[in-house]
Formats: sequence, structure tokens, C-alpha cells
Amino acid sequence: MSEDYKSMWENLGLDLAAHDALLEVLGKGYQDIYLAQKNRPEGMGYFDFVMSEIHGLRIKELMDEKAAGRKVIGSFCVFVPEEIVRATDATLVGLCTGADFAMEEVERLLPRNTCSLIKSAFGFNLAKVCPYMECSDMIVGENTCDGKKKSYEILNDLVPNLYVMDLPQVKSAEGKALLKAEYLRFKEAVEKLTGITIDADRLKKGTKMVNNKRKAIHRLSNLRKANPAPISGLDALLANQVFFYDDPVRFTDSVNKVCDELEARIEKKEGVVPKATPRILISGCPMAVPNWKLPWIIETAGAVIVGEESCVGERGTRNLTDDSGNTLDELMEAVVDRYFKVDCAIFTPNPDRLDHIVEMVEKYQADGVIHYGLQFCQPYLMEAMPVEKALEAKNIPTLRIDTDYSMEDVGQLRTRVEAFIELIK
Ligand code: BJ8
Repeated sequence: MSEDYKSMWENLGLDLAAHDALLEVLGKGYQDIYLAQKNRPEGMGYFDFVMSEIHGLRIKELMDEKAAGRKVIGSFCVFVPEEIVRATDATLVGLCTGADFAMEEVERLLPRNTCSLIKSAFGFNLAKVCPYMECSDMIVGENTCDGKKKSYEILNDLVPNLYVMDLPQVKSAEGKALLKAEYLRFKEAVEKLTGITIDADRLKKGTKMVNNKRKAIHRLSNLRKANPAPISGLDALLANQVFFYDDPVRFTDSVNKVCDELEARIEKKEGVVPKATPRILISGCPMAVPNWKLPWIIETAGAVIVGEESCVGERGTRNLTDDSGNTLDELMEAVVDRYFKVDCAIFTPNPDRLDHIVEMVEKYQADGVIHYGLQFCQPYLMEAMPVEKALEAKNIPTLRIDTDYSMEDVGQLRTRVEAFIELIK
């Protein structure tokens, strides 16, 4: 990394020694997991570059945007409407972190039995290693699961700019009214932060930009239906992860370029793996960068992942926002409609999620489902049991994995995943 970045990180208040250690682990993990794959589409070179510069060039771009008067908003959840943020020319970045860091310090603030995702966000903050968090002008928390909800009370003492959004837990008319009220409140907060008033034209433009990213991901997902699979699950996951960080227009173009290449592969009946390779659908908790443990185990055990029923995946990108409205009210209503369909396990009851899993199994011709739950994540671990039962009643083989971010259980997970793959072969 260049000296320029060092001074940029220093100015952001990062702990350079800890940050160097993080980049080293990240680089090594990427090398071993991503670059060791064979037969990758050439277009993934762009994503390799993005990952190599995820704390470098991308942060420099955000700092340049800030210098030009634009704002950066950090978020932990796909319920934060990017359309509203983009309508003010601000940038939304994902802060969900996918690695353990400074766990001893974290466990002084949070109970040990908190899910890895929440602990990770705290670890990155306490250790001062996340430039995205440090450069955010506003950090948005949301009242989703109890863990996140209560942890924001503590995070509020650690960051100067936390904004907490309330969210419904029931898909009722009252729930929808709450979501609408909260999105209107969020719109006002973003307007105040940026000094820009959102009108219909701005919201339409922001909506189209975000829809284009989603359409590119839909195109990629669609191509994964082919057998043999044209791209690994790891690479497709990476595109879904970069969705939360990259410049939206450049991201859309880069995903479309990969898709052009995949179409040519499919035309020639070529795949990233042979046709007989067992096809897996992953379902459950989100996998934030650099949480690649389970997909890596699955794909090095002889299977290929063909879809992610996850917020870093289809749950996060499934629906477009209707951009046909002409008034601000119509366009805001469309934003509310779109997000109210997200079938996160914090909702009760949550039957849509099960329907979507079954639908995805059929659509992507999956041979089995691996349900991924983070330890101590009540919503997804609780939902895993009925999901498993319902899938098995439909003769869809299912494996339930509960894990965290440590590498201690890799051997044990590998044994279970290999046995499952043998079973569905
Ligand atoms: S919309 S899935 S991104 S809340 S893993 S912190 S649920 S204890 S991440 Fe999520 Fe929004 Fe829902 Fe999606 Fe809690 Fe579970 Fe931890 Fe989780």
C-alpha cells in the first residue's frame, strides 16, 4: 500500500499497526480462498482488484467525495434504503464485518454469547481498523434482532454519529405504517445531513441507480441456473459482498461484464465445475466480507453453490423498487413497498422465507440446502428448525450448520459437509 494511503488512514484515526495486521490476514485469506480457485471468469479480475484496494483506493474515492461536499453513510442492514441516500448524492456503504477482531475488548462491552456479526462490528470499531466506519458521516443502526437493538445502545457511546431506525417485526398494516414513518424520518435526517432536499426527480434517479445494481445481480443469479454452473459460489458471493461497497455504476458494469463472459461459457456448455457436481443452496445469516469460511469448505469438498438465500444474496436484492411514480409520495410509497417484502427472520411469522427457499431450490436446480446460522443468532437458529423440517417433508436434503467466525471448527464442519455432499450425490 502506498504512503498516501498510510497518511489517509492516519488522518482517519486508524491504528496503523492493527490495521496492517488485518490487511495481512485479509490478503492471505483471499490468496488461499479466492486466488486458489481454478477456471475463474476473467471478469473476476476486477473484483480481485476491488478487494486488494478495499481499504485503499475505495476509501480514497470516498474521501474525495467528502472533500467535494458529499456525505458517506454507513449501514449494518439491508433495510436501510439506499434509494433515499443516493437521492442526495450521498454514498451508502455496508459496515457489517465478517471477521473476529479485538475480541477481548469486545467481550468487555458485550456478552460473550453475542453473534459474531455484532461482535465483529464492535471489534473493528474498538481496534480502529475500519476506514468505512471512520469515514462515515452517519452510521445507521436498526431495531432488528435483540442483539443489534441492544448493542446500538452501547455503540452510541463509541461513535459520535449513530442514527437508529425503528423497524416493524410483523407484516401487518400497522407494521407497514411504522416502516413508512421511519423511512420518512430517515429521509429528513439524510436531507439535514446533506443539506439537499429530496424531490421526485432525485428519488427517481436514486431508485434507478440502485435498481440497476440489483438488475445486474439478477442477471448473474439467472446465469447460475445453468448446469454446469458457470461461476463458483465463492465468486458470486464476492460480487454480492462488493455490492455494498463499490461505486454503483462501476459495480453494475463490472457485474454485467462477468455476465457476458458467463453467457459465452453457457453457450459453449462450459462450466466452472463438471456437470455432475452437486449443487447447493445456502440459506440463513448474511456473510459479510471476509466471512468465506463455509462457502470455501463446501466448494473445496466437491460441491458448487448455486444461490444464497441471504441478505448478502437474494434476500437483499430480490425485489426492484418501482420507479414509475411521478410524485415524491408515489416514489416513497414504492420504496416502502419494496423493503416491506424483505423476509428477514426478525419478522414473526415469516412464511415467505420458507416459500422463497423452496422456490430457489427449484429455480437453481439445487440438490440440497445448507442452512447457515451464526451461533447465538436467535432469529435464524430458531427458524432453521422449521425450515429443515419443511424442506425434508418436500424431500429436499438439508444440513443445518451453526458456526461463528473462528477457524476452530473447520475440520468438524468439513467432515459434516463432505458427508452431506456424499449423501446428495
Ligand atoms: S434484514 S438478516 S441484514 S437484520 S446474525 S445481527 S439477525 S443475531 S444480520 Fe440482518 Fe438486516 Fe435481517 Fe438482513 Fe442479529 Fe442474527 Fe446477528 Fe444478524
